[in-house]
Amino acid sequence: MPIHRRRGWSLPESRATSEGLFRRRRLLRVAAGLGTIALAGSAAAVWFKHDDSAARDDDPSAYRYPVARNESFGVPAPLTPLRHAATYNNFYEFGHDKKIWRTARTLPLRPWTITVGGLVERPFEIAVDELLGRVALEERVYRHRCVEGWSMIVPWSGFPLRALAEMSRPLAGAKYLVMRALHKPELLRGQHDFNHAWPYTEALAIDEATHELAFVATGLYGAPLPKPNGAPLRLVLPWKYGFKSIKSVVAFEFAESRPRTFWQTLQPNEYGFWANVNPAVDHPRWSQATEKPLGASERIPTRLYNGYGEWVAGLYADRQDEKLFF
Ligand SMILES: Nc1nc2c(c(=O)[nH]1)N[C@H]1C(S)=C(S)[C@@H](COP(=O)(O)O)O[C@H]1N2
Ligand SMILES: [Mo]
Repeated sequence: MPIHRRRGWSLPESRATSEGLFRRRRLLRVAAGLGTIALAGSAAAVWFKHDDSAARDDDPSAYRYPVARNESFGVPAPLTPLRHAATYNNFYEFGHDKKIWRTARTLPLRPWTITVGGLVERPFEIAVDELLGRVALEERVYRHRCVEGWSMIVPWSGFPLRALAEMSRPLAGAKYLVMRALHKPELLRGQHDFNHAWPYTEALAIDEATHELAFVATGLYGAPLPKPNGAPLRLVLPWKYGFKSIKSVVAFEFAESRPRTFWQTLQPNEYGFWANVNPAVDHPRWSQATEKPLGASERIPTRLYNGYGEWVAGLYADRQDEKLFF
């Protein structure tokens, strides 16, 4: 398999870990994987018609959708079909390849409790369904750009991340928001891989976290989030590379300092803390100038801040001494 010749957009994120690690894993997977790769495309189409994790009827929050669209941040086009968005994913809790939609069926949707704490006046714990009743849900169509060079445009439903800060009231010493995803190796198969620092952890500076664009998605295409996209709730940070948009979050913690994130632990020089999209700054091993929209045949140019500069560039004006891009 001429893996070194695959195009940038098809590179699994695992290649962006150390090459040696990747090769060892790949040797183990290659025998089992070769047969299923060819079938995956057609199987995805069949599954999409018949599997209820795509229909999402079993999700107790289904009655809340669809919700009204907020167009203040533009309505980019063309939309990426749901069948692509929900069958080509990065979700390492279920494995290293893009076709995790089948294994992601074991993601437990309820009970699902979220804790919001750390340096706040009012720490709290809340069941996801209660949280959904307390926030104002809206739809936003956002561009999503993965650091690997693929992208999509989809309508997410959810609420601004800053709502969690309003509910918990961060103290003056809180400089970052740290987020952790579900850790349940008995159900999330990928967590048997001890080369990774589970749970998946990400963090934002507090002004990024409370920025109007930072969004918690609880739905996709007018229905609850499909499991492969990080049900029951995940972040969407459209101006940053996709790895910052943590899925299946269980904990939000306001903190004084930056934690070591999942990707930084693995490869600090390839997954910078700020991770803002910039076509002019190459990844150490590939160009970031263009991207491949899922389902499209042509690559398109990538834009600074993924096209969201008019809203977010100001966040970085006083941070020019930091490595904002990589
Ligand atoms: N918990 C968790 N969140 C995650 C990831 C992951 O592996 N685990 N992958 C990230 C990466 S690299 C990307 S590009 C996006 C992909 O989101 P999507 O599959 O819904 O397109 O999720 C991000 N959030
Ligand atoms: Mo990504």
